[in-house]
Amino acid sequence: AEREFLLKQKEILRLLSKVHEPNRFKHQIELGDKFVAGLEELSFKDASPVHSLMKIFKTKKFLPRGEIFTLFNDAHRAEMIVLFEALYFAKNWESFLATACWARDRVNEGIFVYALSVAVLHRHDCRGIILPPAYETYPHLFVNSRVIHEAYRAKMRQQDAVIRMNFTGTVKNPEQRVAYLGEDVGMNSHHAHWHMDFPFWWRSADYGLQKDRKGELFYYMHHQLIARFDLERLSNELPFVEPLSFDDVIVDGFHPQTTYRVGGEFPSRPDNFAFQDVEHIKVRQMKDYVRRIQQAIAHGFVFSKNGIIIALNDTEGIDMLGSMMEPSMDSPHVEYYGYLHNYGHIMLGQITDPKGKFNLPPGVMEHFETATRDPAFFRLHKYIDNIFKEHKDSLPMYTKKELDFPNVQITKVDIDNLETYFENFDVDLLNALDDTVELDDVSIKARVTRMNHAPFTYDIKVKSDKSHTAAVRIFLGPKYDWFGQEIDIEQKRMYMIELDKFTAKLESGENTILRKSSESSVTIPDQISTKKLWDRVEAGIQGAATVEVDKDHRHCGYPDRLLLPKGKPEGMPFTLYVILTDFDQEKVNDIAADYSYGGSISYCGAMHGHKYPDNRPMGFPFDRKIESPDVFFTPNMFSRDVTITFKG
Ligand code: CUO
Repeated sequence: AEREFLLKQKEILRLLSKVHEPNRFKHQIELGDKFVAGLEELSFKDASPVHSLMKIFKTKKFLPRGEIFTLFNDAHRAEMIVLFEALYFAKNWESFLATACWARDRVNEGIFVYALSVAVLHRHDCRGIILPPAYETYPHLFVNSRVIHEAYRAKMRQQDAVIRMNFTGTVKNPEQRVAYLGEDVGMNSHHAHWHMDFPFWWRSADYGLQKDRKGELFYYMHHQLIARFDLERLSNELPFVEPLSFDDVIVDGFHPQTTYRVGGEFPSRPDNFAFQDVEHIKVRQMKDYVRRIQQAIAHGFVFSKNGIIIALNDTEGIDMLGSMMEPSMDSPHVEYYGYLHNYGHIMLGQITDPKGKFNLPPGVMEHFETATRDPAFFRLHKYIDNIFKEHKDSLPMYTKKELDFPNVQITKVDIDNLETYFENFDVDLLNALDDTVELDDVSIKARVTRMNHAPFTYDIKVKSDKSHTAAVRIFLGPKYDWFGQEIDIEQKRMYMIELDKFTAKLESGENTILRKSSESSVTIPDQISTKKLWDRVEAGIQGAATVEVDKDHRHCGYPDRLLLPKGKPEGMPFTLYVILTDFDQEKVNDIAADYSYGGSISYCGAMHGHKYPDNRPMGFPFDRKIESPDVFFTPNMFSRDVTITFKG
């Protein structure tokens, strides 16, 4: 069984290697040809996408190879969905593989990589298959133009090279101080994978797979991205990020200095640029969406498409609001509440060529792989987050009963020194370069600077009356704001970052809970490089090594390295919060493994039809208003100051 799995893994690696070069592997070429000739022998749960696929392909309507694919473009997305469905509905591995082989050499590369990746992440027979890191599959979206140019030079000279990549811009641009976060290759991979696990175009009923609390995850994961960005800003003497507004100019421009493989440079935006109507999307229309959503929040209900009124002012309201604002296919009335978030991405992406006069390629905001590079990403999402906040603030505050865990008390929390530092990381550029000239591959890497932290452990002492299963939530919040003023809890809760969430067994009396930073439910470790993956698979197939297969492997998860904000060289104070609640009161099922399912549930939820393991709102207990700390803090909560020191 292991060998069979490794052979599958190998096929996927082949499919995704050098996608710009068609016809690389003989047996995959044969399979692709067979797909056309032998469609009757293959089997699909739903064959109609396959027929549409062939039809569009024969009429040459497909986005040509080499053209830039963006998921935000309706026509591109429609084609991608046809291919995705053909792959997803293939009844067995053979039919799936033949379809993929056919598409790899014929369909637009961007469409192919995206559709195949989402299919691999969702097919049962692909569970445990590891996709190569996105920054190695299509490095152009992750490294800048200068690196690409130098990489070509190195290849022409047939010399190995390690090319140092700097962050975009200069010190004259204060925003560059936090570029290490927005441009982090792991952070961008996380964001791209999150959107592959929770595609806004996902049709749950048709695909037979419901994504539990998808709208709420959309809210919460992005809320956390902004809070984390804000703590990095604070660590670098920058004020919290300001929400943007459709009426004001966007003060800070952005010059990505990144290039598409074909199709030119990513467009840049000068300082003080205003929102413009773009083709099909008017600024006025965006304001209408906002007004209607805010009205729904104020009224506490939404209008659905068929005229039914649905309550919004309860714990589940946030899930619906998320689906309305993104919007996903679950939006109750997409014509009325509109496309606020997705259109925001498009408007920012096309802001310098709104009428398409200059035929500029899509902006960084039009790909999930590149969006966070632009500081306007965080400004758009803060704007949206503030609307979510209006809803959360309209809900009743948590009662003592909801907050308390009777007869359970945290007596002490110890933690190791918290230290962060920068390190080098090499991105393999093998896939970035064209093979038009007959030259051998040489080893070419981009060396980026990335943040990391020393591993640490929490040591939590708890007194309990009897045995319990406790849900443990750990958050970190800022202590002082940009002006050096201590922040009160009602303000602070918006900047609280989740560090971990897990369950722990308590016995009567004194208990010690030890938890390592590496175990965090927020993060995943570094992705394994394509090369290592190849070597491992080959060794496994040849029987030279045993390869452990993790069927629950997740690609979605914040990079472990970025768990802590940077802090300051002289040490920067933060506040750590630990909250224990009774897991038996909040668990949704008895699948014990669910709480650690895939290891990164906090921002990425559970996968493959599993339920999110607890029924508390995400971000509990900081998601709702806090009137006064005296009422809020119960003995099952503990807060203490911690210091994060940046070691350079
Ligand atoms: Cu993730 Cu706007 O949703 O980028």
